[in-house]
Amino acid sequence: MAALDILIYPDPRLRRVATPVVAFDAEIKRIVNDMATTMYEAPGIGLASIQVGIRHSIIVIDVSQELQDLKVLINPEILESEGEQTVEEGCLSFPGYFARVNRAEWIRFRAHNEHGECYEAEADGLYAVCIQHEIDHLSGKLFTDYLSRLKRQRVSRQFEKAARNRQRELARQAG
Ligand code: K1U
Ligand code: ZN
Repeated sequence: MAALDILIYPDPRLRRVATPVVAFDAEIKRIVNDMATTMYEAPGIGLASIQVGIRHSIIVIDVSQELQDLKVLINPEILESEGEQTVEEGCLSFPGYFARVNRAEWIRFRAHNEHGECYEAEADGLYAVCIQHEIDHLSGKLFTDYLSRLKRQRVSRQFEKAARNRQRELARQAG
């Protein structure tokens, strides 16, 4: 199982829209395993395929204390939602940045597991927040899109500057 590189904002691939998985084959199982390894190693409580440059619609989540309750959501869709909650969110594509975002408190969703079996389930609290955050990634939406224009500009500029500095450092090292 290999850890994958996580795309960092402003990488334009974070704005891609995922395509549904149609064949639940060995490649999908390998991607799920690699994404789980990447999420646990980061560490994070969720990861969407778009964040590792993969177009298939796949999410992995583990919000348990023991980190032994991996959830796999392939082609996920939210069927119903209720209530509101505001939680401080992080994002592995915005390392070190956190912001409060309003989300539904409770959701019912449908997804497939890595074996291709379709299931429906409910989620609330942090699990519901994480599913909504990851489903957003699958349509190219980022948690900073919910912020005020001023906050969004600030965080965008901060990460754009960091990306330029990384590029400069790479160019310097290359001679
Ligand atoms: O999608 C991602 O970038 C992963 C993200 C998921 C998430 C976190 C919090 C609220 C909503 C969605 C993360 O996992 S950020 C890292 C993080 O939250 C964390 C890391 C280590 C221990 C506990 C939490
Ligand atoms: Zn994220």
